[in-house]
Amino acid sequence: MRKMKTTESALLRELETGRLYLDGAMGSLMQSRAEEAGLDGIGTVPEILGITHPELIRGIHRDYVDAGADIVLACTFGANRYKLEGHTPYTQEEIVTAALENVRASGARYAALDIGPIGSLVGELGDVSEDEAYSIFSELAKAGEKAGADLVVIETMTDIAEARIALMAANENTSLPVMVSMTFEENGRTLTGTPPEVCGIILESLGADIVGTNCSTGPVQMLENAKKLIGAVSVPVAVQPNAGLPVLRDGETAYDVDAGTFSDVMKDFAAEGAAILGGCCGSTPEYIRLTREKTGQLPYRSEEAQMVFPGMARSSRPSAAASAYRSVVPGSRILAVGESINPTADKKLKEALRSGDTAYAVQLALMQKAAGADILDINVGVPGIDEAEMMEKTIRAVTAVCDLPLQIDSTDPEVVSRALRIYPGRAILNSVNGDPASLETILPVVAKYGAMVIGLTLDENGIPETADQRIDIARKIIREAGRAGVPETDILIDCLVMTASTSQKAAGETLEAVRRVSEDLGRPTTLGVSNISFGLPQRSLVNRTFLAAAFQNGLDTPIISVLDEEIAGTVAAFRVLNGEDRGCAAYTRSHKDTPAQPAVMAPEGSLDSLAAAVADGLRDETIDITKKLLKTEDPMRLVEAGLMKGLDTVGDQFETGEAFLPNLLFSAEAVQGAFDLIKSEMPSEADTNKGTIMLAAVEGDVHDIGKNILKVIIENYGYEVIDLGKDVPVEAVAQAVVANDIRLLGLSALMTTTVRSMKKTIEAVRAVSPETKIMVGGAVLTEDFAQEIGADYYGKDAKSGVEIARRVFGA
Ligand code: THG
Repeated sequence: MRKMKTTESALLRELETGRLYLDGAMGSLMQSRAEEAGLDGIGTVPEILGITHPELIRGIHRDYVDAGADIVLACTFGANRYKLEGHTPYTQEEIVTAALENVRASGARYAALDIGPIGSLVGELGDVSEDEAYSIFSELAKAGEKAGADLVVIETMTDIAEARIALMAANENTSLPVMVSMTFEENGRTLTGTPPEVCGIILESLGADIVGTNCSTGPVQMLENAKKLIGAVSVPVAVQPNAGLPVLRDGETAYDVDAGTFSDVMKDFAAEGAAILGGCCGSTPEYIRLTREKTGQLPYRSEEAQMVFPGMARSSRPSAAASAYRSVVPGSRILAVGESINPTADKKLKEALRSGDTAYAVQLALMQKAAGADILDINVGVPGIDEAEMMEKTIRAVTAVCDLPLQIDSTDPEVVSRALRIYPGRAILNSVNGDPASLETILPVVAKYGAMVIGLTLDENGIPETADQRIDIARKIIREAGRAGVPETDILIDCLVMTASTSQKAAGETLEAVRRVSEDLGRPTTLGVSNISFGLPQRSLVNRTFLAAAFQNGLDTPIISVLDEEIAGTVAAFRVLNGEDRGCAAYTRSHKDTPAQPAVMAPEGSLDSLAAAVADGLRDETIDITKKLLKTEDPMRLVEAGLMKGLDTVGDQFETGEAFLPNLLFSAEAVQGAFDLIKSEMPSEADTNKGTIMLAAVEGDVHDIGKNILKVIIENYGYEVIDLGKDVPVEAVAQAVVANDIRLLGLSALMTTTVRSMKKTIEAVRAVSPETKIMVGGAVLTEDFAQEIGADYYGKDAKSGVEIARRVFGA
């Protein structure tokens, strides 16, 4: 489907010259007005009210329009198949149609189809597959277009991978403009770890017409995140903060920032260049009215807005590549591209890829990261294998444990297309060249997914000898890319390294071409440096000598063997000479003590290597080491000094922002795998029931690894366990405790946000069963904290859980 151009969308055209206003919170107003109307509440699918009580919904929309909202979101936030199924007698189409009719009836200038998250983590770690998610979003988007929406608003997204899928679904199945709005935690990242500027890069390049941030925090806490988002994109940015943070007032949830304060802070967003202003949870028409009143006359999208990346123009999308966790800007500083995931000269990798095994590639990824790589080149081309399939598998395996941006090394359009579609970041594609056959097949794929791309200065006649001819091809690639919809700023140029042993003059031509691409074309340059030394002894010496010369001519992103310490040393040293390494800090540090060792380099088969494998989230590795260690180690020690230690490490990294939710989940999966193995080896005293213990991961917490481990261990010590599962509602725990006459309850919470519901659960249990002892555990808890929230015991690990059980039951 062809997408509506800016000139065809009145809304996008308006945004070129002036600010627009969105509405504010819907749910809380629906709740209060439903109560006023004598209804019982708004139910689990509040979207149904649009059909059963259209006047109620229209009334709220109308109040927002009267307050100055230009764009009103239809009540379709949760109207996806996953959430509707089995909960409503109405079809999705009926709900969406009614919702958009209600917006129209309110007189809103623009009606938006609202798409919220599916409601379960998407992908291999969640309950909904990526294909299913795509289909769920597609059918909702299609229904919205059919019902006459002017815009699709994908909002409150906490996972960039899910946001990408929703964006592709909306772009590929409708011709409507699409806005994607992300939710950031107070730590400045989404729930799954993506910072604002990285979200901006990924979403704009994938074709979002508007990006934004909404929910989670009040306006003050949102300001920094919004600034980073605004400074990283060229498209308009929407901001919709909550009315502060939720507080309890007279037993009801209220928000702590009033309309006056809210609208004052909204002036700052306007000054920073936000193009669309609105509100989220807790805001009311009054918030929007004051916001419009105070910002309506302020200059629009001021040019002074600070760009996140130095030297980047506001008018073009960022020249940045990104993983889901971090971004890099080719040309802004030297970026070392690790070449090692390439089977050409690596027999072991060739065999691993042939047998469909990704563990070795993952090991190479982690080793290269530890050795200082900034980007990883991924090449899995082995004759006779399904390269597309293997590329996808390798990307998934590597991104699961390594946060470096990837460079997809393949010239097969099918491989490239699949890789770019599933990569949850913004990749660099390696490569297109001047041959029409390459330009015609590769550029459309690059344009579709918005990747950065390397242009190789060769064509259908091969590699030209002179620098002049290579510059001509570079110009041609840039021109053709522009025609295909790939802006010049997304292109890197490779002037091609020939083997010095066969042509010594060639090195000079390559260096000259690098200098001219850099100076005359202003494009970042890359080179496969190791090519220079094929067939020569002491390759490393030739490589690093050439590398130093190439740097001097303007080489930006060398593709090198970072595992070669001397090559890595040349990079580090040149960064000093280049003035990039401020105060020579990195260089000095790298020569002070031994560099950080990746997990896979700890002594093989040791408890440390087990802990490291867990910390890195390597499931197969963890199971393998566990299998070996079980022959010699006490299982309990293996659990504590291996598995738990690894979980602690990644838990600490999570707290300091070095690791993210997916890392925790992968580590947890690794431990779970090992645990299934260990179970059979544990000392079993399970003949008599010493007592019954109830376990639950508290409401809001979907992470139950700690609880599951505790369960296995205490069962092995002869206690019976009633496992309530994860995300267990406060009242459900209290009821179950009473129904089963429980003496010891164990609660787990993994995240700071769920500690709050742990406190509530404790209060609820105390109210109905004061005799029950409560132990708590989880990554973010401490002894002090446990006391503060009223627990009887703090279990720092599974073993202490057993000790607590002994104390409570006296056995
Ligand atoms: N330009 C671009 N991409 C490229 C190349 C290029 N990709 C592939 C290649 N050339 C760059 N990558 C490699 C990868 C491995 C080797 C050389 C180039 C190689 N490795 C040796 C080995 O494994 O035995 C030596 C490694 C070492 O020194 O430790 O030869 O030109 N855009």
